[in-house]
Amino acid sequence: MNLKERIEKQINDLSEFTSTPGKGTTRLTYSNEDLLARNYIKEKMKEYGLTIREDGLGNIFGKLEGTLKDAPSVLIGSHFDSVPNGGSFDGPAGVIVALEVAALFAENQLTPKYPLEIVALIEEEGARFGGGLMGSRGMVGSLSEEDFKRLKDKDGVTTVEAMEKIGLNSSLPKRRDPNTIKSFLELHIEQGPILEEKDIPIGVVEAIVGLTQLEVTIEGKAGHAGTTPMDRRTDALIAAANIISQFPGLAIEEENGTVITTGRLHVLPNGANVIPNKVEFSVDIRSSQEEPISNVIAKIKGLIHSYQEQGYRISVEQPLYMKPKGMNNEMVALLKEKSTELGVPYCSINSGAGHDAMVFSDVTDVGMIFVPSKDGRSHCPEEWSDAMDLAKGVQIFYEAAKSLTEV
Ligand code: HGY
Ligand code: MN
Ligand code: MN
Ligand code: MN
Repeated sequence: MNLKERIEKQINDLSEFTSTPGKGTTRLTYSNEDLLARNYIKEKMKEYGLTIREDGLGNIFGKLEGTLKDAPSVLIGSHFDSVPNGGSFDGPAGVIVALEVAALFAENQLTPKYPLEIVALIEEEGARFGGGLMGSRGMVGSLSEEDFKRLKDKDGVTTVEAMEKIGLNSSLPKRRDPNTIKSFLELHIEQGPILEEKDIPIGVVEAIVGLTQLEVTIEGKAGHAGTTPMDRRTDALIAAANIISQFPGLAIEEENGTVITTGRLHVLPNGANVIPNKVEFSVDIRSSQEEPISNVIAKIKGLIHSYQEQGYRISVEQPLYMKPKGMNNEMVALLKEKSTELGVPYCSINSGAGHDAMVFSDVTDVGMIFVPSKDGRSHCPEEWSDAMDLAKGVQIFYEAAKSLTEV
């Protein structure tokens, strides 16, 4: 099999580990599907002669030791969890490309000065425990051990219970000494339309948007749908709907590519003839600048206050806040140089999606490249990228990794 075929096979193999076969990839963290994907990834790491370990969060590492003792690693990887009914490429494309770089080191019997370490990260999407970027935030310490242990899924299962159910040791260290990381490289699908429209196979990421997630809970008064006059209702869903319907206007007001999304909404008690007494919904806010995000949060809190005055009880949690991040200039230059040397066309691009790379950029030099997404789509079963482009990403990262590990 050639590189393109190997990549295609691995993308397909990993996409089999889903709890919604035929309806996209649903691979929640610490689920059985996680365990199947985990074992698959560890098999590949073993095949390429890497030393395998898992940390106290369940992140998977495959290390090729360098000649320098106790030297920091060049880390390459991405996440392997998914959104509900997502695609096969978001996350796994970056893990597989990283594994193929390790395969090239093994094939060419390269011994680097600095260690090469492949990482498969958990819970980047936050689909099970909320927030997101959990594996990388736990590693760099921006998600504390206490906060990690407090997290529960929608059935009230804690992270620790879920980890131990699939045989992971939650007592292992979670935070990693940043001095053990020399740099971090991540390949990811663009998840937008730009590279495809420009017909360019590689995007070198210069910056990643700032993002925050809010969890809003509105409580009103349950009642009979038939006997409660309209002027005597405290209908939690009407309040939620009125607040959420303001979001597009708030985003447009802020410009800077500001976007606001409510992707998750629960109505309780969820009966057709019962006035909803409780609504929980998510708010995902992103912008290339920090100020629009704080403006939007302030305006949403103003809307909430006006409903609190009408007798609603409303609470807001903020499980995630990430500032906009620039990638490391030297890493950007290195990735552009390697693309040019390989004759691969590239352009600079900014990311509207959040990535583990933005977390690692707080502690080390980070470089990131994108490959085109068909029709610019992602977070859906239609998500697709050309393995030919992923193969180009392998070549670029292989050359960059040889420089960074000083082969
Ligand atoms: O939501 C994001 O930007 C990423 O896919 N977690
Ligand atoms: Mn995603
Ligand atoms: Mn992703
Ligand atoms: Mn009745």
